Amino acid sequence: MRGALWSAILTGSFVLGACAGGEWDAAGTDSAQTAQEAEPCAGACGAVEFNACTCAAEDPCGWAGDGYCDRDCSPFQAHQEIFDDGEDCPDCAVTMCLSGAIKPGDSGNTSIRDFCEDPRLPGVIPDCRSGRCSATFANFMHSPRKDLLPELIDALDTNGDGRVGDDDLACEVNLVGFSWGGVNAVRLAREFRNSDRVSASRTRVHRLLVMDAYQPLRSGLMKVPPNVWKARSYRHSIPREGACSASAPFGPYSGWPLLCDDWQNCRDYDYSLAPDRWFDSPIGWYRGRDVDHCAVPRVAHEPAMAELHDEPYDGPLPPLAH
Ligand SMILES: [Ca+2]
Ligand SMILES: [Ca+2]
Repeated sequence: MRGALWSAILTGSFVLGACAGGEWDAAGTDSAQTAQEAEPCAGACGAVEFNACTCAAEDPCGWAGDGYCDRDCSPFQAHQEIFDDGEDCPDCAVTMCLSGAIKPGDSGNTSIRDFCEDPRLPGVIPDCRSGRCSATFANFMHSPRKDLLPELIDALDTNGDGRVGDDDLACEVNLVGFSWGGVNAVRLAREFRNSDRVSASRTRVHRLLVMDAYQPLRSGLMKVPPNVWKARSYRHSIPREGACSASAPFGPYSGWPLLCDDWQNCRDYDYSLAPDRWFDSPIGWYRGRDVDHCAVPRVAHEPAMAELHDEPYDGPLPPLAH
């Protein structure tokens, strides 16, 4: 529908305005008004390109209320007013949390559970497979495709036909994972994209948040699939002496880097790169050098929560790894 609309605009005599230098000029310029090819935002509307002009509060492209959620305008909200797309964007979200390996009571696993039990987390899918429900999914040695994907699909299949398609309520999808679960969260995002039970129009993972993602038996390469709209990794790369995972099998653990293409909305934060900086957590402050595997979900608690709500975080953040 959007393509047809823009075809009409671009081939017709509409002059909706012009955009120069990234700023919307509602009145347009003389040259823009007279140019045959006058296009809103210099053609960026027709190209469905999200930038400061196309996302401006004046809605130069007419994208508000057009049946498509223009979530990709959200990053510009930190710098300017953007148009209100509330009519198109779903108010529904599901969040699936994957814990680390082995013991639910381990320090790191209790920290990721604290994060996932935070009432600010939208639509947490409970893991009730064992008869008792938890905010985090046990996934150690589980198959993302066979064991986790059906649970995610079930949560999104609001009309109960066994598939995720356009007849279901449009819900945003958030995946959160710590340690073993961080690696599995990335794998689950890929399985979601490839599943024949998910329509191509519904394969987007809106936010993928991983905390010190690590599995000793895999390659260390963690490529973010292209259906992920926003990916964030919080990790440490230099194990400290006496680290919580020092005596664990194949320990100590440190987080794998997140591998993304340049066009992806992706950040990989490494606390080890700021050894003397102090970071806040729900249980107190950590220096970068003291952040170990189990502490990552604590220092990442508030930054990750801000990312889940597409809000800026004004506290200290570690440097980006690359
Ligand atoms: Ca829209
Ligand atoms: Ca369905």
